[in-house]
Amino acid sequence: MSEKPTSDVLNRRRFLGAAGLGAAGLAGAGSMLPSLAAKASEAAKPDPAITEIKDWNRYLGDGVDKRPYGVPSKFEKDVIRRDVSWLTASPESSVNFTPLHALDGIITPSGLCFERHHGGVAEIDPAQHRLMIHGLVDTPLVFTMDDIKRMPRVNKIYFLECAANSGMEWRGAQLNGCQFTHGMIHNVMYTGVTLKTLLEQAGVKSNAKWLLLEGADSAGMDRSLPLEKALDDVMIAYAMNGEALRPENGYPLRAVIPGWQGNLWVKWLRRIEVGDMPWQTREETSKYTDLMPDGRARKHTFVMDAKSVITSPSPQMPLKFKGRNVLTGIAWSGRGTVKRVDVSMDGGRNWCEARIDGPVLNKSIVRFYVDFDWNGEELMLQSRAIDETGYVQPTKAELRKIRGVNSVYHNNGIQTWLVHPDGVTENVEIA
Ligand SMILES: Nc1nc2c(c(=O)[nH]1)N[C@H]1C(S)=C(S)[C@@H](COP(=O)(O)O)O[C@H]1N2
Ligand SMILES: [Mo]
Repeated sequence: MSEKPTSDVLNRRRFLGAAGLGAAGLAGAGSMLPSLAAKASEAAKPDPAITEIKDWNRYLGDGVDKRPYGVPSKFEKDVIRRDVSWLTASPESSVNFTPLHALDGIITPSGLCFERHHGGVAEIDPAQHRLMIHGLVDTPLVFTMDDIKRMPRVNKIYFLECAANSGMEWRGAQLNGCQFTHGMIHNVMYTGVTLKTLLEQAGVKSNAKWLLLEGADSAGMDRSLPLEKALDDVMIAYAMNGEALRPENGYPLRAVIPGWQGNLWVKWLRRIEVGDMPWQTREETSKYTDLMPDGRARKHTFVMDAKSVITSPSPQMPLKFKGRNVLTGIAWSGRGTVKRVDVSMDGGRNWCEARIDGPVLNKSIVRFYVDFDWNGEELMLQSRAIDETGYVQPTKAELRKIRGVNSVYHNNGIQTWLVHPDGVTENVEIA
């Protein structure tokens, strides 16, 4: 903001009537536009939000006995996971999406983490749950939850992105909202043990190269994992954001495979088999492979490459005010930390460096901002992430040059939001 608001402007605006200008209006006072100024001078009667005493100010509120487990304010009732009914045949083998547009910071609240299940949510009694490790090991082992909780603990914040995130956008802009185009991602703090700790107890044989991870859900979902990754940074977690995993996210135990596609993060984990080659399960052959333009399919494309999205403005968060506005978004990379995020307001012609605020962690979401003035001109908003390896998030055209349009998975192309002069924002692609 260039100029400071005059006290005259501030005084008049403090008593604004029905103009509905909250903190955002005040923040924009420095670059106040004639249209807003006109409303201010019209406001003959004082603002009842200031002059009237409200019920919440007059009467006792609920006591501490009313909320044994807290939930958000009723005024936040629209900030929820949503699904797209036509995407899948049944809600048990389906996905819902994180409301990214309404969130801030880097941690996804547990109740808003997107869910992806192949056979619904397994409701597991932890006392009845076991994790077995067998195969190419010296001593096959079976752990109870209590056994696992007596081992040395680690805490880490990681993003989980489904490989199919943005998968509906390969052939062009389709879904109107970053919740739907990018909402198959969450970022939480996990508590658990390293897989290395468990494998050391079993004693891995020298010819071992791969592991099979299997879930206890009705889908019995299983995936092969290279031993090298398992010994590097894989965790077996029983808590997220400081409390037990939610049932939908794998209670009581899940695999955490940092930076790699969500499908490998086996939930309701019950079995780890040690072997010397991949098992070629359904999820790594008929699914989660990348069909190339020449008809061949890439297998074991584990890493989620650098990606970013502007979460506001976005189709579910249109621009409401002229003058000062906050643009915000998230960026992440499966190859390490995000080094920089650039933002363009003109469809990729000019770029400025966004301000990253909050923790910058390995294989975690980072939060970025651009504080900008808007005069009602059309905007074509884009963001691009650059990670610590120097990798730059590609445009969709660059991606398609290599990948074609047969793919479902690993679409990390740059997203464009078109902001119309009335603030309405939509998902578009630049030819
Ligand atoms: N046992 C089991 N694990 C599973 C799945 C499943 O259906 N069953 N879905 C996988 C997929 S495809 C993804 S993207 C992530 C989703 O994790 P979330 O539901 O915590 O977001 O879990 C993975 N682990
Ligand atoms: Mo997934």
